[in-house]
Amino acid sequence: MATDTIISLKNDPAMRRHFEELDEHGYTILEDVLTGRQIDEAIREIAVTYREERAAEHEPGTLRTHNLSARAEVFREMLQIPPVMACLAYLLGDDYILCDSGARSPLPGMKAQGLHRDGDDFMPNPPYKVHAVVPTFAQSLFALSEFTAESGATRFVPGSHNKDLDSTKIPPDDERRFICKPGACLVYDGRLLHAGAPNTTGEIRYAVLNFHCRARMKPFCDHTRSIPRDIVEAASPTLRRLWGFECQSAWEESPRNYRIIEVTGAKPRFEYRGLAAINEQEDPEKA
Ligand SMILES: O=C(O)CCC(=O)C(=O)O
Repeated sequence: MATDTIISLKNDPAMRRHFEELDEHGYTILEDVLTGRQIDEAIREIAVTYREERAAEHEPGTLRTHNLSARAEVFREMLQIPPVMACLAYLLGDDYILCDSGARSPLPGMKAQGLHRDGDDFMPNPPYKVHAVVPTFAQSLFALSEFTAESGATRFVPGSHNKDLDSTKIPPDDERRFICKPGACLVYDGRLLHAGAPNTTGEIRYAVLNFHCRARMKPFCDHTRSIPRDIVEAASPTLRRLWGFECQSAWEESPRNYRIIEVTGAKPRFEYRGLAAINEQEDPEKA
């Protein structure tokens, strides 16, 4: 996805409402961001992963798969949907990266999760430069099934993203639900209090949770080692950035020999060789 598209969306008046909602309420909803083909493919591919070993081990009562973007192309498409990316860039900066791409399905009979925040300790908004500092994590949660009060539509507390609240003392009336059709996306500030809800239907609820963070944070999944190299090389520059190849921690293999995982566009987050590396890029003959 061209950075230009994201920049133009950031200035698009139609997106302003979403950015204002993210600031004021800590979440926004984008309807119809997935096509019918993407919904069907994503459900089919997730169902395949749920037959792998240990799919129920992370959270009893649910099936979960992580590292989805190493699996099928449809999951890589879901990371590059321009309006969703514009919301995430608004929250986390243009260089944000993927923390973890997962599927979560509460099985029939699954109970409610407790209200919680994602990814980091709570930090209120600072008095200035809010978007340079917080949030550190943000979620884009895609509904693949119909999200209803019965099927386990996500619960959340509007405005809780910048308030130091006791998650065990939230009056039920302060909660809202992500009731939506398949294909909608709930983007939220990681500080927003939210939770999975009970599934009282006889059906599995399908959703993809694409969790992101600022480039300076440590992602849950080290995508630089989790995505097969042929997929990395066939991917767009945006995906390689999202997977963290442009903000790698270098290792010193031998004295003054600093290494990173070499793929197209790879960059270290700190250039130990300083000017020598810049000169070498400008004029490889000098190397
Ligand atoms: O699946 C959902 O509706 C939300 C799940 C969630 O918040 C979590 O697993 O942290």
